Amino acid sequence: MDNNYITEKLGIGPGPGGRNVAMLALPPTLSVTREDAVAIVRLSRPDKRNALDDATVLGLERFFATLDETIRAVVLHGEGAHFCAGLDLGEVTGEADLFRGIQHSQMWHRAFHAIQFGRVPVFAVLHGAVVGGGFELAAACHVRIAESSAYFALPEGQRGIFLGGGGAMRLPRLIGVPLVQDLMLTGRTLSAEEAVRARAAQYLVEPGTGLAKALDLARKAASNAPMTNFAVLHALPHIAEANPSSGLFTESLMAAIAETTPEAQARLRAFLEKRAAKITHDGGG
Ligand code: 1HE
Repeated sequence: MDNNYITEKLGIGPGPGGRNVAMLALPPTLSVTREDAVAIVRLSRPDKRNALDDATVLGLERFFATLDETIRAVVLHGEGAHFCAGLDLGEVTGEADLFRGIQHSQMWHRAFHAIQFGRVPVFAVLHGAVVGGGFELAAACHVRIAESSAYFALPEGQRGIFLGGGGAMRLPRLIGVPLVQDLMLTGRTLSAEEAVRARAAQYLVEPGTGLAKALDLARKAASNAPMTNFAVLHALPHIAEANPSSGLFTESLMAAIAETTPEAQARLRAFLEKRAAKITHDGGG
């Protein structure tokens, strides 16, 4: 296991079992360990159901914006019985201040942008409550693995507030405007199964198995050519939102950039010379 990332970048030492567990540069509500090229970020505020206070949101931004180049995928999960209870409601109580409210939401935008449009794919493990800002956080990740205990909700209406972490932009793209409206108007929950059917998550797994599943998937992603992962994270969303002719042209440019990299050439030769693994089908899921 390579511990250089956290010790050099963030100035901390290894924790129990050779894993890095403390983060001097991050708040105590976030902890990070590393499994080879995969960093595992844990929301570590179980007494408050991993509600996101400002320090945690800023910590997420800092972590994803300063990711060491030897990290090639991230797994995000929550400590305790829930993934995340959303915005720490204490952060928006007190003296009403319109300008501060805008800046607060924009702080969330920066943090979640750093996740969605960072350098590496992010795999979220969802269990228990995935609500409000927790659902918004999950939506900023690239692959969502729901344990069957997970439930999804947007209780902003009950609290008298609105989405503020990019959910109004990301969630309709994920599950459609009508379902977002339904969830926000009624305050109802979606079960993990319903969430997978609604495309809020891509995988449904047994309780307690989400982290292992996410690690397995993250390791696969980490072994891809970095240029392909870059294209998947940055070019694909642009192409999907572009008008068809601009999208197709951008795709051609990205395809040519990717296939002319030395790494692509080496990987293509390896397959043709029967040195690379074939596709295997293990039943999926
Ligand atoms: C919190 C929060 C929070 C828990 N902010 N403190 N999010 C919500 O509206 C969800 C609110 N939370 C809940 O409905 C429940 O806490 C749960 C269903 C998630 C979990 O229930 P439970 O019984 O396991 O825990 P609990 O007893 O309700 O909470 C434990 C403690 O966490 C308690 O504090 P304590 O000091 O009494 O121990 C709770 O007050 C605290 N806690 N959730 C602050 N969210 C960018 S805009 C995003 C907009 C939103 O995210 S809106 C959705 C907000």
